[in-house]
Amino acid sequence: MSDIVFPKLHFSGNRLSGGLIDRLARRLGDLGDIFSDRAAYARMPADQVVYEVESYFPVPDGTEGGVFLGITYIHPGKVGQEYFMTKGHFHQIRNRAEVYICMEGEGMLILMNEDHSVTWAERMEPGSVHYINGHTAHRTANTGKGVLSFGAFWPSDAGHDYQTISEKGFSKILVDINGVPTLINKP
Ligand code: PAN
Ligand code: ZN
Repeated sequence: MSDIVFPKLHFSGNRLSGGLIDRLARRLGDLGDIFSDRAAYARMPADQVVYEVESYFPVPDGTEGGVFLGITYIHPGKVGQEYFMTKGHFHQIRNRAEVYICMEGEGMLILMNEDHSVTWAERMEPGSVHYINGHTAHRTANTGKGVLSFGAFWPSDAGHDYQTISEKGFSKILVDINGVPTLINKP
């Protein structure tokens, strides 16, 4: 199979093109269980886009040995004091790692260990590179005034376990306290 020629992609700064690109948008209405302030969430429009992802899947999902890539764009905003963020997940095959590279904006990469006992965060700014070890849940939050964009690269057999996060969440949430992004225990 080594003779297959894959297209060369092009990233313009806000758009990935050149191959078969999968595009998705996650709206507030799709993210019902991730934000802590239920009353603030209920007041916001369900069709408001929180983030978009452009992905390139060169091999079928589940293929061992391939690599997938995705560009995530998180819009600025908050639900109550909690910043707009991604759903977050563990990889289905827990030991599969990932690399993120921040391109634009300001944010935080929120990480949690496998038994949910420790949650921590790394600051994202243009050029920051983040190695996400296997067995570590990951989500990103936009703490800035503009779009936060970052590239992600992960093994094509990793899979995504959203269920665990949807049921239990992360053990800490990232909120704005007097203008400072702060991790606090989940209320
Ligand atoms: C990323 C994420 C992307 C969107 O490409 O999938 O940022 O976040 P959710 O998948 O949690 O909605 C990645 O970590 N891929 O493995
Ligand atoms: Zn991932």
